[in-house]
Amino acid sequence: MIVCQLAGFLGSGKTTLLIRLGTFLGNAGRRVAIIVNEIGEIGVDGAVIESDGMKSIELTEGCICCTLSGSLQNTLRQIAREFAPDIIMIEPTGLALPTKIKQIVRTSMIGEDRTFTICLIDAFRARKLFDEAGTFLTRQMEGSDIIVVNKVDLVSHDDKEYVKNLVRYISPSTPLVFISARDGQGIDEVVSLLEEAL
Ligand SMILES: Nc1nc2c(ncn2[C@@H]2O[C@H](COP(=O)(O)OP(=O)(O)O)[C@@H](O)[C@H]2O)c(=O)[nH]1
Ligand SMILES: [Mg+2]
Repeated sequence: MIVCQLAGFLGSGKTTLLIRLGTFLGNAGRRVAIIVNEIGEIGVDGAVIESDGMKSIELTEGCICCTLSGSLQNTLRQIAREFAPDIIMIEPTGLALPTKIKQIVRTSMIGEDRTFTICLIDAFRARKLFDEAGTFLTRQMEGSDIIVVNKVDLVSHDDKEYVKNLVRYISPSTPLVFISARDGQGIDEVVSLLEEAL
């Protein structure tokens, strides 16, 4: 079993990617559990059909990296015990730091410290986000195993190059993938990196 988290700002496309990855892995015969920490956002309910191999849980009463860290641990333990998934995917709020979630997973003692962190960056808003919250974004990227730049369907080639240079400057060696979670381009690359970790 592996625990995969999706870091990234509100609106960067975490839920959209989560549903795509979950469905893909589910169709490939993996048992997938999804934990979403939405606080007044659009959840996965209805979008993810619970089937034999897929389970989704929403934690909505606070942030899983602070007030709800105990609930996250209990949820992880319960899922591991009762559902025995191949992969647990976690979508924290946009302000969570990957290192904090990793620590919570590690101390939940589910016998599993293999985590995989995807950091999602919104290509469309990248310039603005780096200007306004560069330090925070840098910290989100630092704790990640892959950096995924989303919404490439909305940006020009020059914008893509801009984001690429910026990411490479901050994080020179982390694998970097460009995708559109909406139309599906690049998803196969994310899946193969994830499958390598499974
Ligand atoms: N054009 C485009 N829109 C996207 C893409 N991925 C997500 N979105 C849209 O961006 C918005 C926020 O996506 P969501 O998955 O809820 O982001 P979250 O807040 O990070 O979970 C929604 O309206 C999505 O439909 C993409 O690749 N391209
Ligand atoms: Mg979301």
